[in-house]
Amino acid sequence: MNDLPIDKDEILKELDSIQNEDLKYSSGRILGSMCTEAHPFAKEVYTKFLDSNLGDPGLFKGTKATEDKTIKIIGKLLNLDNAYGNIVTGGTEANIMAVRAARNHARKYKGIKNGEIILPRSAHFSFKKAADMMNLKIIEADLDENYKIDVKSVKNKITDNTVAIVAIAGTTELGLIDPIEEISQIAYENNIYFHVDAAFGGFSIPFLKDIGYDFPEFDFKLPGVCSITVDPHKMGLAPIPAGGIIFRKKEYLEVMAVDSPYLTVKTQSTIVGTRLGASTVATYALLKYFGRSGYAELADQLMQNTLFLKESLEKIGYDVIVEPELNIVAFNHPKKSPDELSKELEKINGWKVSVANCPKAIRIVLMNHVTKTHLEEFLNDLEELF
Ligand code: 0PR
Repeated sequence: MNDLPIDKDEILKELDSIQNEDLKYSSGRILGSMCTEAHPFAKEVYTKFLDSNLGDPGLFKGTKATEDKTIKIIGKLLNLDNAYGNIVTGGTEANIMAVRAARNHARKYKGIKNGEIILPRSAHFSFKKAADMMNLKIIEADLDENYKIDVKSVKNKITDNTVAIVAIAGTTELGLIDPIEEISQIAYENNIYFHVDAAFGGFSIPFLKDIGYDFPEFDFKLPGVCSITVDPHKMGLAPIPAGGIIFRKKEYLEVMAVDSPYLTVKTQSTIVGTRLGASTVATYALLKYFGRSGYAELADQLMQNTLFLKESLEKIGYDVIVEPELNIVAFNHPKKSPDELSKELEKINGWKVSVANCPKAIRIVLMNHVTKTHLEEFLNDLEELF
């Protein structure tokens, strides 16, 4: 650390050069990210609420009431009239909270000590962190030939120690929606906690349904669904870190509440203590600003870009792995490995694609910062590399 203060301008100059090393979403080169540039209005609101701390809600009553309102609005979007939950630190904290609620609920009401959690192989790695922290054994459910959770496999893997089943609406690698209705039925019949990870899909499926897209049921309309992760900082254009966790019942928050005696509110259920109010209020502002129709328009545009990319890839001769259900396209070169192609893409024009693991393929997430013009440039390069 320097002994004497340094002039602001000098520091800002250094920060500019630091920022120059970061990629910018606006370059269109970031093709494997579920995050995007936050909406300018969200940035404005975020700065306004930068000091608010939801960790001590009695001090920030307005911000806390706005978190509750935001949860109710998102809950309604997911067909739940009276939602409970929090805007948290990304999908990771949301998933950890869901797993913790399930584990504690099963411990309290069923006396399960050595719990198991049934997950598809396609589940995000945040569940590995959650299972590790909660001391739960992961039981991996098989995927079917379409890379979705195999319903029979889930059924077969239920034991007396199962504390939760997880399915995904918008898988990280392929953007696919698991057969959630069937799993919900199984969970309901067996009285097992069912969590849906819609971190990615939760902020687009309801809006796309509004304008006529056909999707299976995935939300609280299904009686077996106990909680849903839905991240405003992915498809919602909210600033990082805005993850969302919505619970059907208050008791799921209560079973994991710890005493926080010297705070203004006497219990806390989130993993994080001191936590931002800024991203929460920014989410609230965006929900109002866009409305259902605004978000529908956005999601529709991204689906059109997805279709354009998929069809153009096929025209060149690339193999598209699955029919996209949301705005992710995964594909392969008929001969080159995805790692090889990904390196060539980076070299030719700085493209940052990501490589999916199951199956091995180049994976493109069509977020708001990837325009049609970027896609045309990308396709030109892919044609050259074919
Ligand atoms: N659930 C699903 C289905 C996800 O895809 C992700 C993250 C999470 C939960 C966890 O969310 P947080 O990262 O908010 O905690 N999916 C992306 C991924 O791991 C996150 C990401 C975003 C990765 C931007 C890279 C990137 O540049 O691929």
